[in-house]
Amino acid sequence: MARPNEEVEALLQEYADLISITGGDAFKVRAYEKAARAIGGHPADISRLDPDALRDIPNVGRSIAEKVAEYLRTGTMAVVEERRARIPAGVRELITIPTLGPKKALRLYEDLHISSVNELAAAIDADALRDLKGFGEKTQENILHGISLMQQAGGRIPLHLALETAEEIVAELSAVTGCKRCAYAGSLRRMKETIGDIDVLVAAGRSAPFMDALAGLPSTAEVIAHGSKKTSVRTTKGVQVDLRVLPPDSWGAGQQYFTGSKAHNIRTRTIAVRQGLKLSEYGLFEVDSGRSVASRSEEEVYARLGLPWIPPTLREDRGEIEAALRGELPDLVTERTIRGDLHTHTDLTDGLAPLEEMVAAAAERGYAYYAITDHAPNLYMQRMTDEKMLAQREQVRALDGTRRRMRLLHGTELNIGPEGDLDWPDEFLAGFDVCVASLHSHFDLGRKEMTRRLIRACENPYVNVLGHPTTRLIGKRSGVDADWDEVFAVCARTGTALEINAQPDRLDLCDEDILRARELGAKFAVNSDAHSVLHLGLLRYGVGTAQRGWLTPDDVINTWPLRSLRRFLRKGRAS
Ligand code: DGT
Ligand code: CA
Ligand code: CA
Ligand code: ZN
Repeated sequence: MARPNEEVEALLQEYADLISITGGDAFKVRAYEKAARAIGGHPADISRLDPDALRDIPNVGRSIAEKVAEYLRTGTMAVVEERRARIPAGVRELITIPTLGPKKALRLYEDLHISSVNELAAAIDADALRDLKGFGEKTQENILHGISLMQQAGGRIPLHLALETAEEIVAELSAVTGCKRCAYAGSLRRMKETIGDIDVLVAAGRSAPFMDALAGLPSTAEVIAHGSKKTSVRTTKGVQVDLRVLPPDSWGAGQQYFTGSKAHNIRTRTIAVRQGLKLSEYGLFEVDSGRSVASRSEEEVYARLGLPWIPPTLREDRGEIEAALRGELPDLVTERTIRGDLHTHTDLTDGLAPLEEMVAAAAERGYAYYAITDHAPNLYMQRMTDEKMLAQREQVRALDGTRRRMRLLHGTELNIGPEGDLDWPDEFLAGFDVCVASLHSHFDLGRKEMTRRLIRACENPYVNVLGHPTTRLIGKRSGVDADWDEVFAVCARTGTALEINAQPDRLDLCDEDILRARELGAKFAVNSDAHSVLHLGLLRYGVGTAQRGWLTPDDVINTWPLRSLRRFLRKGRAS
């Protein structure tokens, strides 16, 4: 299951929330939040650490280390259980609404006896919050918006959580005797940003051992359906997993069918029908004779339909069939073609690891270059100063080329002000090798103002990358409102790359925006926005999203050799 680090992170975060609801002191809340983040981002598996080693993790003091040790030993944390018992379940449900904090949730419960999301929505509809202090019209609007985001997410789970679960299940089932092939399919293989359920396929002569194995996994909480062709379970984390066992000869056809998407399959089936063939999860058959003409591999199935193999990330019926027929499928960007990361943080601002550790980990990934882009001063809580930034630059220069010859770029993540203004004057910006510029405030400007603001930032000759352009948080916050076509066109014209931020809760730009921006001629940067060593590996989700936007290495500046990249980064600058 998830790493113990993440389990403990979630538990400490919950404890912080519980302290906050029950009126505990804010200092303590922050201490637990910081510790949660530090443990979640700690590179070593904490279950292998003794209490002394736990205390070496930044922000983890003696008392927290003891609670973590207790959890690792017993599977529970007594203080969390105690606090949980003091809070009604309904209030805990309310807290899951984006934008509704623990304090407000408790007020709703105590003053109005509201204890579920539906009751809250109904209360707002009936204007029952009218007299409650702190619940003005704007707040109510935000709550309703948060509820609608939750409903849109509709129980779908984030890509990275689904992928972790699927990889563990695939590893388990692959080890079962008689397993010829095992892989996940469905929206997960297509790298959709959220996943309804996980589809796992096995090729084997006998299905029962696999169905039993899945039902018996410690991570399985409930068996929803148990059959000889399909078994569905719900995991302890609430994720549904569908397992299908196919005859080994049908492996390719099964993969093709269960990878989807439905819309893509409708197209392939129509092509089959036109050729007097029938396509199912068992194979491609001649209608007249019933003879199987292709089934073993996906390549074979597509080839018999007159198509090249189509990468799963393109299978959404968004033009891939036509492109395949013309022989014009894009040569997609892959993780292997990425030469460096252009948006990363260190503990100089809100990252967890010091510069040296981030650089060493990046070099381990085989990068040719790597940019450090800590936050600029207008994000006040980060307390950045000119001196700190310049001192970091010296360190970066000293480390440049020392780890597997990886080249370092010194950059920053600027804050785009309400008017499109930036943190530093041009003279100071000129000292950076690369500048990412992002929106971190004033998300609710009107469309016109927001568009103007973004365009002004892009027209600055020192802004190379527009970071997480829309600022959406999947299932939590919609992106800002702007005339994106206009922004994308300005990016294309000015040589400002659009970021594909790989953080799984962002994936910003999203696939559809990427398709549009690419059409308008923009370039892209796929970045991890890493705040810890582990985050560097999140890049795969950004690459998957880039693929869903049909991007090739030509479109993505951080696949380019350093010399070409530097030319791009010079932008319209003087000299
Ligand atoms: P999800 O789970 O909502 O994220 O999306 P998918 O695409 O994984 O959908 P799912 O799990 O319902 O089914 C997996 C794949 O199986 C789907 O992408 C295509 C295939 N499939 C399922 N039902 C049908 C169907 O009725 N017709 C066709 N052509 N394909 C289907
Ligand atoms: Ca699925
Ligand atoms: Ca399914
Ligand atoms: Zn960042």
